[in-house]
Amino acid sequence: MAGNKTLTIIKPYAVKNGNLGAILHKIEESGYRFAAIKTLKLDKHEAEAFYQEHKGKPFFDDLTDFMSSGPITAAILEKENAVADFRFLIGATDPNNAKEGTIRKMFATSKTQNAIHGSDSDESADRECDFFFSKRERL
Ligand code: DGI
Repeated sequence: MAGNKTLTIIKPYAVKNGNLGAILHKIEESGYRFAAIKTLKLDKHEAEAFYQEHKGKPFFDDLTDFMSSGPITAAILEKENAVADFRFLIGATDPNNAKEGTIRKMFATSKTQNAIHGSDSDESADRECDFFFSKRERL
């Protein structure tokens, strides 16, 4: 059965450009409950650890440079069928292919600087929630 939580990251460019509030509002009005949320900055090693599955790919260095370039906001979101529904809400990885009304269509500027992350499976969601949050930080 599909789990009811997913992990999102509002990526550096979106935070820097003052889009954080608008993106959080869009998430909340789409029916997600914030079970945990924090703003922090990853260092390069932490960004590499988070994206370990992409190690060796041509975009890995740009991706981890970008993800460690400024503040991010990470959150655990709860809703029925959270992983799949949230992937639909954020849209395609490349904003040029993202549908109207999706967060990436509205706020992303490129495939690397694509505004937001959403877990791609329940297993990833578990790992990613543990990456950012201790038990006592979850509501
Ligand atoms: O789950 P997604 O974030 O949509 O995509 P993913 O898990 O395949 O890749 C993680 C991030 O890596 C993605 O948000 C942006 C970056 N990325 C993925 N594929 C490419 C890429 N960046 C560039 N420049 N080119 C790619 O082909």
